[in-house]
Amino acid sequence: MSNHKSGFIAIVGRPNVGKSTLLNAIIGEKIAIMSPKPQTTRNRILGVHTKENYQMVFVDTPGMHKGKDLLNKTIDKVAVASIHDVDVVLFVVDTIKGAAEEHIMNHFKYLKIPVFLVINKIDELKGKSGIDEVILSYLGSYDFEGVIPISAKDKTFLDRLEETLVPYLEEGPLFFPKEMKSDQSEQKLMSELIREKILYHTEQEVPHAVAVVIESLAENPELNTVDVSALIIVERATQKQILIGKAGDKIKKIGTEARKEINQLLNTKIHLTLWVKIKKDWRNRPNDLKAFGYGEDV
Ligand SMILES: Nc1nc2c(ncn2[C@@H]2O[C@H](COP(=O)(O)OP(=O)(O)OP(=O)(O)O)[C@@H](O)[C@H]2O)c(=O)[nH]1
Ligand SMILES: [Mg+2]
Repeated sequence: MSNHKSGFIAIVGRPNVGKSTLLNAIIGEKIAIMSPKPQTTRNRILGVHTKENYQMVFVDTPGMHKGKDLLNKTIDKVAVASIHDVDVVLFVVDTIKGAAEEHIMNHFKYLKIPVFLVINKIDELKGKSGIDEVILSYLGSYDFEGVIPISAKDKTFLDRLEETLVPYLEEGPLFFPKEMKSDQSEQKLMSELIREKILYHTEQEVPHAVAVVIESLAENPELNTVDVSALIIVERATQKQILIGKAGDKIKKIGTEARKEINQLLNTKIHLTLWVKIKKDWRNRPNDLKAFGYGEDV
């Protein structure tokens, strides 16, 4: 007789509220990149959390927003679609409620799935009264199943969040092998880590105009390394210049930081070569979006 439980839990919210930080904190591994820039996540990322009696499959999504270009419209669709095929939705907000939150709550209107309001970044608030103020600002906005204040960064109240979710799982088998943490391939994670370093080292429109694809991976038995060649795509020559930097200093820094983290995360010594290529207006070209790995789930 088995009473094993399992279920899918979507993590949605506006860009930058800490959805990917929450996912990583629950899984206990960095499977999704994080950054202070909005629109960091561009794909749906599954995080598998397996305990003795249950398996929770978390679905990290791109921040919901009104995109202007085809890339952003595509990734917004990914996020919106994700709330329909799950058992529970976590609506992650931070300490400031804005128009974006109102817009997102419109998507919950006809949803039959329970939605929890998860208030993240409570480490930025002064005690319980600060939390109460945020809760009050959502009063009457939507019939939430419950409110869960957390700090993903400090891992505060994550155990409480998990306990709250257990009753919403259905009796059922493992969806994924218990050792599995994520559906991201190593190759995808590598390209994402490179993009994360770019997000940290560039400003304004550059971070959003970048895509990264791994061009080749080859084991080098002599040096016991893996040679990785990655292509960074930008839209304009000026962006390429910025990315490369004076005498190549910026691209070098990005490469060094990405390599270090990939070495550590994948436990493989890699030798990384980065190439920058201009692809005009790629964010509005369906074929380019597909080639660079966006929107395949829509
Ligand atoms: N103070 C504080 N900062 C946090 C917390 N959680 C996340 N952050 C920060 O918020 C920023 C955004 O985090 P992400 O996890 O990338 O946010 P996201 O919601 O996944 O963003 P998108 O992928 O763009 O939708 C980062 O700088 C995080 O370090 C938290 O609990 N407290
Ligand atoms: Mg994210």
